[in-house]
Amino acid sequence: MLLYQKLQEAKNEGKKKFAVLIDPDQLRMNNLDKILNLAIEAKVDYFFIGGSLIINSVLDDCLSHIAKACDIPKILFPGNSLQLSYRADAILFLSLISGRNAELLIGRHVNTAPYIKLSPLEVMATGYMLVDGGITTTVSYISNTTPIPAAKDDIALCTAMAGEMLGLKLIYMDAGSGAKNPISTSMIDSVSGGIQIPLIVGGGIRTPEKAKANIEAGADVIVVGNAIEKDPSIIKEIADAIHGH
Ligand code: 1GP
Repeated sequence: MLLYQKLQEAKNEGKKKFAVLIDPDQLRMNNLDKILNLAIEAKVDYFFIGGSLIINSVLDDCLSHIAKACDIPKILFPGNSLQLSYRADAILFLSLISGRNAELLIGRHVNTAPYIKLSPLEVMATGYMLVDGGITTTVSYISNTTPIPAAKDDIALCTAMAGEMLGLKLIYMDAGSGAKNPISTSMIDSVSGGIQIPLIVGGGIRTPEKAKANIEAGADVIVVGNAIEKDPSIIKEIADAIHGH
């Protein structure tokens, strides 16, 4: 069964998922084995693999390394169109619907479509929504887009609804990696109430309490990167908060 179908089934059954974000640049690779072991133990559901500045050889190595260690699905979360690898299981085919940069709405997709079409990767059409997290994150700088203001729940809701009506299969609301302020539960609640497709939430989530609050507000998948790189031991607590819901 496709990963997407499984995720939809989980959503229907009220089961929540935990994705650990791995940014495979050199510095962060140091922690990889430790993170892998803890993730396996904690029954993490997905690895999201991506970053704004990574290079391909490192990406391939990282994916092979994970594949040797476990069968947790590896989903590409590409920071740019060069970050593609057949060694992953699926790809979040991202359209940056919170922004008005045509290249990131449809342009890069045209360039990568032939490659992805031929690849064995499962393609997950994802409406990616950047929300202001209190600092300029790499993604807002690199994408040259303005994030949705943190208090504008209605803009987030309408953006997600439009994405769903356009046929996108997932909505990913992101305050950006290392965000000072993660997305509010009130915005998550508004958006999750207005769409049927699974909702992924990430950016600046550092505690099991915040992960749990997001789940209770309607998030289906919680993504954590930075906090785990800083202290991999929190994986278990966050996984328990999400799965124990
Ligand atoms: C970023 O949503 C992810 O795109 C995760 O963010 O690294 O802040 O956990 P953090």
